[in-house]
Amino acid sequence: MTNFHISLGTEVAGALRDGRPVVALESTIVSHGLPRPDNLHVARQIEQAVRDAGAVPATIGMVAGELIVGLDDAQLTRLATVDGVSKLSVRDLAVAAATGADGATTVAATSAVAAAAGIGVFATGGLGGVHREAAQTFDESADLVTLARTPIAVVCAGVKSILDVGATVERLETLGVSVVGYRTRRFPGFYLTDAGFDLDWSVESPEQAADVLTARREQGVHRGGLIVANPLPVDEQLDPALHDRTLAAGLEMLARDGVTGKAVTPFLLAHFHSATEGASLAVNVRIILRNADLAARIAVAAAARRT
Ligand code: PSU
Ligand code: MN
Repeated sequence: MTNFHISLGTEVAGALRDGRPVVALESTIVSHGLPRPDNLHVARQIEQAVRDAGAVPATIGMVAGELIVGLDDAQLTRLATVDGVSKLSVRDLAVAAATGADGATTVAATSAVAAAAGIGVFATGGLGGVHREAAQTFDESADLVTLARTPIAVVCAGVKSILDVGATVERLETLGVSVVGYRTRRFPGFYLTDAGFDLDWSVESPEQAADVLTARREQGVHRGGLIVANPLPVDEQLDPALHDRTLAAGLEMLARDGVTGKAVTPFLLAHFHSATEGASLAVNVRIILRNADLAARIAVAAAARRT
């Protein structure tokens, strides 16, 4: 390989050049977060949801060391189906490129790469955060510290309920990451509509979220991330009792099997998908598709501001 610059997919390059709306998408949910074979189908559905709302999808990932913004279908298929795809956070990007790896980007890496490519809006399912037992393990996702310094709007359903949500909310405040609820003042808990924590702010429309982005740019004061927390409607969430049982069993398995570090999140998500016999998968897919739609509508509103 002769250079390591970010490669833009053709459609994404054209949209960015013309100032048309683009939404970044991560690939870790595809390779590590969702079970095969549904993962590839869902990855395509997410892109379609972005298109249906009028924006261009830019799924980000690494193929044989090439860092790509706007994977084509063959590249997406490869990351969804081959074994040995690495989970890449920001610190891994250059090492993985230099060693020619296949890799999927986390929220942290996707945010950083998207911002570097000039994309301002990103859709995902749930952020990483502070893990339970973090007081002993120090396991806190690099998603948080990266969002503290990356100018991007991330549409998500809060953080995964497998985490210590309260500690994560506190860390977001300390790190100076802006958080707004989308039509809610309660912080969502991914599978669950409400994680039990209040939010100071909400926005009521994609246009108002776009106004936040405009205000940040014009003020020039805050250069960190903006979380747009988009909860599932109550009647679409995972049954809370099933959720709590599944989580308790998953945490026990984690301790029994000695799973630590970056394997924790994929392990717990896989446990949820098998233990709930697909119910959590269906919820997970609904979350991502809703977030892709909202992110696209925010990107459309933001692009209209710039013209
Ligand atoms: N949320 C999901 N599925 C996922 C993830 C988040 O619903 O697969 C991934 C994201 O890529 C996120 C990562 O950035 O998990 C966090 O992992 P860790 O806790 O190791 O930082
Ligand atoms: Mn971790």
